[in-house]
Amino acid sequence: MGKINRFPHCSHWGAYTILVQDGQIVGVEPLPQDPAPSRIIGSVKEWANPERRVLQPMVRQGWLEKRQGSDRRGRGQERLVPVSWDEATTLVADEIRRVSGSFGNASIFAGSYGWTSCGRFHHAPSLLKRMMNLAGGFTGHVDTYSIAAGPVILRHTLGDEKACGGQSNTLDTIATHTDTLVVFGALSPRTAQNEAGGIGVHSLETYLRQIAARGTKVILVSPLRDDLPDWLDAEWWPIRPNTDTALMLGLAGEIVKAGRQDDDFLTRCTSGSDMLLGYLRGQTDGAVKDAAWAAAITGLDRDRIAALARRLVDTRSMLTVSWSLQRAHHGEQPFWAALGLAAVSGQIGLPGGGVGYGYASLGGVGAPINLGKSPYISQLPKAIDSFIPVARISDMLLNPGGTYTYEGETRSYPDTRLVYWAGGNPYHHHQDLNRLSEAWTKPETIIVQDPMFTATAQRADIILPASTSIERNDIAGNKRSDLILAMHKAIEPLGQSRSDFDIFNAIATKLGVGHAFNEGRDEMGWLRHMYEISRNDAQTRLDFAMPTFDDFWQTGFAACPTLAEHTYLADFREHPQDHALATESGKIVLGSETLSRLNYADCQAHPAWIEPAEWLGKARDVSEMHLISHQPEGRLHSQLEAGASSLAMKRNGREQARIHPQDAAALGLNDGATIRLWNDRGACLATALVTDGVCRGVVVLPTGAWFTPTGNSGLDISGNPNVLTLDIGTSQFGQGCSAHTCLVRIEAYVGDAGDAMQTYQDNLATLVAV
Ligand SMILES: Nc1nc2c(c(=O)[nH]1)N[C@H]1C(S)=C(S)[C@@H](COP(=O)(O)OP(=O)(O)OC[C@H]3O[C@@H](n4cnc5c(=O)[nH]c(N)nc54)[C@H](O)[C@@H]3O)O[C@H]1N2
Ligand SMILES: Nc1nc2c(c(=O)[nH]1)N[C@H]1C(S)=C(S)[C@@H](COP(=O)(O)OP(=O)(O)OC[C@H]3O[C@@H](n4cnc5c(=O)[nH]c(N)nc54)[C@H](O)[C@@H]3O)O[C@H]1N2
Ligand SMILES: [Mo]
Repeated sequence: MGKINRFPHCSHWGAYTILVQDGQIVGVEPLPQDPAPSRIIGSVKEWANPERRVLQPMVRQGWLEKRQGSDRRGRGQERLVPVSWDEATTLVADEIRRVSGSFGNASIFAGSYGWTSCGRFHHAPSLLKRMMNLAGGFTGHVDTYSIAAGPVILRHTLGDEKACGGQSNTLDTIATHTDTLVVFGALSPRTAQNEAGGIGVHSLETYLRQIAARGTKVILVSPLRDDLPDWLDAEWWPIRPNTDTALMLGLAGEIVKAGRQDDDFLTRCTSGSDMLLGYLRGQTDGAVKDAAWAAAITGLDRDRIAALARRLVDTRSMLTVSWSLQRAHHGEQPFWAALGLAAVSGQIGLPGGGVGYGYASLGGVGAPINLGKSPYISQLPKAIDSFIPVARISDMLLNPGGTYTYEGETRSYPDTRLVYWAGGNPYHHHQDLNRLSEAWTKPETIIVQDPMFTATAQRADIILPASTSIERNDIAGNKRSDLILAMHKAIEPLGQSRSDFDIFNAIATKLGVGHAFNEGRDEMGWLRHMYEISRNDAQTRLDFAMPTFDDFWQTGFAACPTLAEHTYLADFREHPQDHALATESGKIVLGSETLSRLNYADCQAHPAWIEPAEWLGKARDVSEMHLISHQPEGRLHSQLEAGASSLAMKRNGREQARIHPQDAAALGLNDGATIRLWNDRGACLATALVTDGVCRGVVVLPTGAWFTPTGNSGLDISGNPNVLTLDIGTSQFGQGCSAHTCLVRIEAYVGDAGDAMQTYQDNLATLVAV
């Protein structure tokens, strides 16, 4: 037995040391200073399991024979033929040239949304865009699946999206000053495990303990009780999904009815408040927005709503709104209504008061703010300006030339011929996967670059095997992280897989732009270069000394300059004229001239309750339930689906769907039973988890199971909720994804569906059989 070597490394779920002996991973140790390491680090060794990896470049047989003339319904069905790297990269370069020459670069979709690895250098989507900008450009995307409707409405009403990106009040101020904390959605260690680009210290629970110790009154407004740790002793308000806007407006209306609104704040710091107040008083639609009105829509208790309205003005109150609330039809509204409520309460800009978005949605939101510049690889200037709102991918593929609106502009979809996806898994992340499958037959060529044989990779024409982060050197860091972290190569690349940089560098070279792409640097040269930019910036701009690259690389981490004790909009509240916001009025917009002109029914001139396309208020009978497909506890999205921490969350080899005991009884379902969830869009199986911690009428099924459609009906047997979800934009204004707006039916499943993982593996085996 050889010596055990130790390699510092990092993933989106935190930093750790990988222990390697004789080329095998024999252990993983968390970063010592991390008080709450994620259990997902224990799954990392699954990356070294060749079973689910793409081990060599491959091309779909029909495409190899007929190229753009192939039968595109063969994707995911036809045999995949192994080819050499030289052949694969030549095919890719030729295809980019062909499409760009014949149709123009807007016909190449390289928006390639996805979380990929946390390494900032081998960051596949960035490298793809860098290469494509040198090759004449591409159609990209704006916003993210995480947040789209939210930032769009906040840019318009607060002037930027800082309040939703981790720059509202820091949690330390909430722990010190807040008397009443209303949590819309979650403050959950489940989601705070992760941070885009890595995280050093998981601090959420530290702050929540301080909030508990202070005796702050905490109210959890959510369909799921464990969206907040139970030791916080919160009051749980099991709200009907997608009705938070009504609760927020009812609270605000109750305050206005009692004449308790902060008129001074509204006058000095907001514009258009008369539009909002008129709506709350019922002047526009005859319905007074108050506790009774909100109770009827939300299913919550009217007296409690009225009492909370008083507390919001009588005590220092803070509203936190999870990102999940805006991943729903009309997702702009809860973000805007919360802003309206905080403004009416007069709490914005006071320590521990006001509103903030996305706390705990990612682990760095609410932590001290990183003032430094985190390392990144430049995507280079955009060669052409062509984009879609990220979640409109199926719409784009299905409607070339079709028009849509975004942020008040009318635009049209490009005619997509080539799709290149690197570092994302649309067969995980997109809504209505059966509709995506239809859209997926439209482009002439689809290239996927991923280490894993994902459902997306299986449905590609050309598959390029990337190595995972533990097979190469990289650097992690994030605008919300306290540390920059070293990611040392721990094991050799599996099979013929190559680093993302090497793959793109080879293609860029064949496209004749190799030097501009690599700038003459190799992997370590780039890491040093990227780190030095961050270090120099910290030194010159902030007088903050960071270690040399060599010291950093050896220690494994370097601290970033951070700002604690931050109160959002404190200066603005004091002197609004001197700190004008970048909005139409320079103030917080509660009634919008722009939206008034646009006259959209689905995003009006003031925050408003607008019924979503699907919600419990529209259920045809009691067996129609609202599906919440939240983030999975044991993995990041679809990544490491077969890792130990992911498997630990499954039962009978399937994802677990939570339902209330009374709903289970009404449907004749026992805990542990296999159930079928279905609607007009699709169907999947799951294992029932019967619990009174979920709101009646709601079923909660995590995302991320590897799509395994079977039989003629395409029943997904793994428990992937995106076969059920609704693929519509949040509104004409924001065009975000509406994942959390979805009605389903449930029944006991009789019959033998087979083992999901085994079936996935068997399907894969038929594709790669020689
Ligand atoms: N129903 C529903 N759907 C949702 C959501 C929801 O709440 N409900 N949430 C949405 C949200 S917020 C998000 S962010 C998306 C997430 O959607 P994605 O970001 O697409 O999900 P991941 O599974 O993280 O996909 C990352 C892919 O990158 C690959 N990868 C990992 N490392 C590397 C690498 O080094 N190189 C390359 N080339 N590839 C690599 C992984 O194998 C994986 O296939 O899902 C969205 N979908
Ligand atoms: N372990 C793990 N952590 C993750 C991720 C992961 O895949 N795994 N993904 C990361 C990513 S990319 C993102 S963007 C964030 C997302 O962070 P969030 O959006 O905060 O996460 P979700 O789990 O989708 O939703 C949080 C909770 O919101 C509640 N909720 C849903 N709809 C409603 C509603 O209409 N009203 C109310 N009041 N509550 C509602 C649900 O009960 C759900 O549990 O998570 C990140 N963290
Ligand atoms: Mo996300």
